[in-house]
Amino acid sequence: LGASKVSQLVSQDLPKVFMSRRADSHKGSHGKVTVIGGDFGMTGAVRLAAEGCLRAGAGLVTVISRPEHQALICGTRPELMFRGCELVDMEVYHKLGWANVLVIGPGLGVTDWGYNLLKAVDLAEKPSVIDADALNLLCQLSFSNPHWVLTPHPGEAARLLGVTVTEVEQDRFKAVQALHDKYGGVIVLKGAGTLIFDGVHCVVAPVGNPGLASGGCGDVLAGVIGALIAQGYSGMQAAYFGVLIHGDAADLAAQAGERGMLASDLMPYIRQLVN
Ligand code: NPW
Ligand code: AMP
Ligand code: MG
Repeated sequence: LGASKVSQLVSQDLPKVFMSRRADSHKGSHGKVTVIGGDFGMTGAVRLAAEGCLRAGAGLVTVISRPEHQALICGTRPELMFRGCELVDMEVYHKLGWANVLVIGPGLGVTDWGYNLLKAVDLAEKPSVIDADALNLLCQLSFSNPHWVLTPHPGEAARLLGVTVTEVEQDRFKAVQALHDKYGGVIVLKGAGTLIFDGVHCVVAPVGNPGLASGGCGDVLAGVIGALIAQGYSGMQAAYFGVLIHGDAADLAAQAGERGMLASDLMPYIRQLVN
């Protein structure tokens, strides 16, 4: 990583971070997030990201997904707002403009539907968390944006760099540097021993546990990072506090066992850790 400053994140860093909410605050004070994804067969991914976002303290969260998915997403989490999207029209642009922060990718798929939404996010020029299939689409495009936080797992990182997963895992520092060189912003290279890099500082986060190795856990992390940006943290701060909250929530959830732990099990602990 050349002259970059490398530091290690530890759980004790967390209690200093979260102040009490101001007594006169209101939902608008805590940020508005639009979470985009949930194509056919992957509705749960966007639902998990959006709930992670609410549980990490975002004031208002809207989901953009397929119109037919509204009941699935909001029926079990009525606090979520929803905008159905068949085609990217003015109403969709309005919901992107409304938000302080965008989170795109969980369950987005890699069809034209997802591609058009990612293009709209790029045009919106907002702080954004780019996860999952948005990364799989990004590797076919030339977008790069200093306001973005990219959250690839090693498989996504390999696609973004055009190398193998083995090459990513053999030298994760080299991979995170290469991702930053190519795409800019803040890079969160996930997996055991997550690395977070903004081009100057690299944070090593040996947090969490293999209970997180199950479908949906990364989707929750994307929502948590989005919520922290919405509440005023920089992309870099949101990335490392988000990874820490997610990892510590996983350790609390794993008290009941790593095997069989679900992404949804993180939610009450995320709430506990941001208070
Ligand atoms: P292998 O061969 O399995 O060992 P993909 P995805 C490789 C949504 N989801 N961690 C791995 O290698 C997501 O949001 C929906 C992870 C494989 O080749 C996305 O939109 C859910 N992977 C979409 O599904 C719950 C690693 O990467 C490839 C790795 C696809 O996302 C699940 C997997 O990546 C999911 O979140 C590592 N440490 N190392 C829902 N409930 O709706 C290597 N790999 O193909 O992008 O698949 O991550 O499941
Ligand atoms: P995803 O693959 O996108 O669902 O993301 C999985 C999430 O779980 C990421 O935040 C990973 O860093 C985390 N994770 C997966 N496996 C482990 C592990 N063995 N130890 C620690 N964290 C893990
Ligand atoms: Mg993922």
